[in-house]
Order: sequence, then structure tokens, then C-alpha cells
Amino acid sequence: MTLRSNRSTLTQFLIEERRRFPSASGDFNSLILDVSLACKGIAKAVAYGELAGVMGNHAADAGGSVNVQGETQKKLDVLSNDVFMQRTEWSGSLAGMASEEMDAPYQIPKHYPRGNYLIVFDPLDGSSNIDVNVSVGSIFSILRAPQDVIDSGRDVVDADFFQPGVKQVAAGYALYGPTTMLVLTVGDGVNGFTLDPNLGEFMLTHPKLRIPEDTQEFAINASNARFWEAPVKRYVDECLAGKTGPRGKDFNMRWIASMVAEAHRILMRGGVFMYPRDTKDLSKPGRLRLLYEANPVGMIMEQAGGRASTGEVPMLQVMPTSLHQRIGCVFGSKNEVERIERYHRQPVTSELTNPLFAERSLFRD
Ligand code: AFP
Repeated sequence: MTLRSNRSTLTQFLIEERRRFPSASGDFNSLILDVSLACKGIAKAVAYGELAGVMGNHAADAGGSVNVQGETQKKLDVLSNDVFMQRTEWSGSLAGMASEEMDAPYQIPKHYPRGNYLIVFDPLDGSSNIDVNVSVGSIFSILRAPQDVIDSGRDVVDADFFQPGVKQVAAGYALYGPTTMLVLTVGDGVNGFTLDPNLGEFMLTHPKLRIPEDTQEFAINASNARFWEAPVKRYVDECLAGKTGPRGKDFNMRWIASMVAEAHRILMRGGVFMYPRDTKDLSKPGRLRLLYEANPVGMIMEQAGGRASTGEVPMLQVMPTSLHQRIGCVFGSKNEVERIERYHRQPVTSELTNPLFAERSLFRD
């Protein structure tokens, strides 16, 4: 391995990006670098696993702990959350933060300066895969703090984070897999960086990522099939019917149960991911959380030429109403997501279940 590398580091990339905004303060760049440092720390903890005693449930001797979603917290969930806070609270870029592992927003300690941004994050996505050594990740979304928060210096409240996904100034995820990668958008396309374990630097290895508009690969948790709504059932049935069915081509299926790993696969080779609203638990309109799962991944998908939707409306247009709200989510290759949206707009009639009337058949244009 040569030490001379013509690859940009993340720092270099951010400074070159900033040259597009000469009036920018630099706070934004330092925030992204703080987040990347947090991800390097989490990558190390995940890589050490049992050797560092970080596997298993948090506070197991005291009967464990659950987060605001009622999910058992893993040690690495809590550790990753602490690392994110510790690495980002001090720099003067943030006015506040919120995360999957914290009921309420976290206030910047008084002894640190405050800044103009808010960060909302899932410190460890896919944590149910930790103990079985399957890829997991961290997901983050950066928003501007409301002006009155900046002017008054008041504590942040839940409603300060209720901004539609289109308001995100940056979004990204780190993937802790065979390699550690950071995928980032600052609103000008999507770039992927690989952590060089020797240099300890994220190097630009996947510039300007684009998602193929078409795909023959879908991802959904099929064990929920009996709870799916008709449009999703129709879409999956048509994929499973393959060449002999209305789609006239075979489809493959994947399910990792780490949304960040599914999103990365789709970014690399296309595909469509669905965790739709279903009738399993009507109190939960979906599994994924809007603010720190669906919105950041949605921004990445759209910035890479893909699409993100609830099935009915564009994901990034949804107005949040609670910090940990769940939402039905479909994202990936543009033409497939648009097809699923079309199926949601088309009222399901018995005719549609007759292959003669399917989308690609004799009696349909
Ligand atoms: P955890 O972070 O609690 O493991 O949840 C992961 C997740 O939110 C998302 O990453 C997966 O796509 C989805 O849940 C997996 O859900 P199933 O357990 O229904 O497969």
C-alpha cells in the first residue's frame, strides 16, 4: 500500500465543497468532521465487540433498559449514543440534538458555546444484528435551528425538530461492515468515503453516486405479508410472479434487517426497499422512524437520483408531528418507487388481480 494517495480525505472534500459558499462560517464542516470522528469511535467499538465487552444488552445485571420506543437497549446502542453526544456537543456548531435512544431533545451543556444547527440521529441502526455480527450503522440528519432558538438561546424543544425532510442541510450514514464507510450528502449529490484503518482517515472512494432507475431486486420483511395493504401485496406478488407474470422479468429478494445496509446496497447497485405501513399494529403507521431513519436516507436516495416515499406522498414532504414518529417507507430505484406510488393511487379492483388487466398486458396501454 503506497502512502501517496490521489484520493481526497473527507476534510479536503468538505473544504473544497465550502469554497462554493465563501460566506460560510465553517461551523458546518466542523460539525460533519465531529460526526465522522464519532463514527470512527463507534466503528472501533463494533469491531472489538466481545473483546471490549460491549456485546449484549445494556444494564443487563439490572434487568436491562428500554428506549422510548420500548425496545431493549443494547450496550452498543447506549455507547454509540454517548459517543455521538460527546463528539458533537462541544464544538459550538449545535443548538441541540435528538436521538432514537433519548426520549427528549438533548440540550448543549451551558459550559459549551451553542451554534446554528440541530442534529438528529440513530446512533446504531440494526442493533438487533449486533450479536450475530451482521452489518450495522449510524444515521444522521442535520437541520438549521429555528431563528428564535439562535436569537434567544432558549432550550430546544421537540417542535424545533419538526421540519420536513426537504429542510435537511445534510444527511448521511456510517456503515460498519467489512469496511467502514461514510456516505454523505450536503445537498450536492452523494459521496462515499472508506475509512483507511492505517491513516484513520475517511478517503473519498465513491464520488457522485447514482442509483440505477430500474432494478430487479426488492427488499421487504415477507413475514409481515398477511398485514400488507393491497398495493404492496400487488407489487410483491407481481415481482414474485417473475417472467411469467405482468412484469415479464424475474426479481430477486434481500432482507438484512439493518435498513442502513439495505440502503447502501441500493446505492451501490439499485433496488427497492419497503417497510410499508401495515395492519400489524394500527397504532404504529410503519416501523421506521421519520426524523432519524426515513428522512436522512430519503435525502440520500433523492440526491443520488433515486426516490423516497411513504407510498402515497414524497417522504421529504412529510411534516413531522412527533420526535419518534414512525412512518411507512419505500425507497430506492426511481421507476420502481414510482410504480409502487402508482399502485397506491389506483384503487384495487378484482380486475387488477386478473393478469389480463395487469399493468403490462393486452388490455392496457
Ligand atoms: P433495530 O435498530 O432496532 O435493530 O431496528 C432496525 C430497523 O429499524 C431497520 O434497520 C430494519 O430495516 C428494521 O428495523 C428491521 O425490522 P424487522 O425486525 O421487522 O426485520
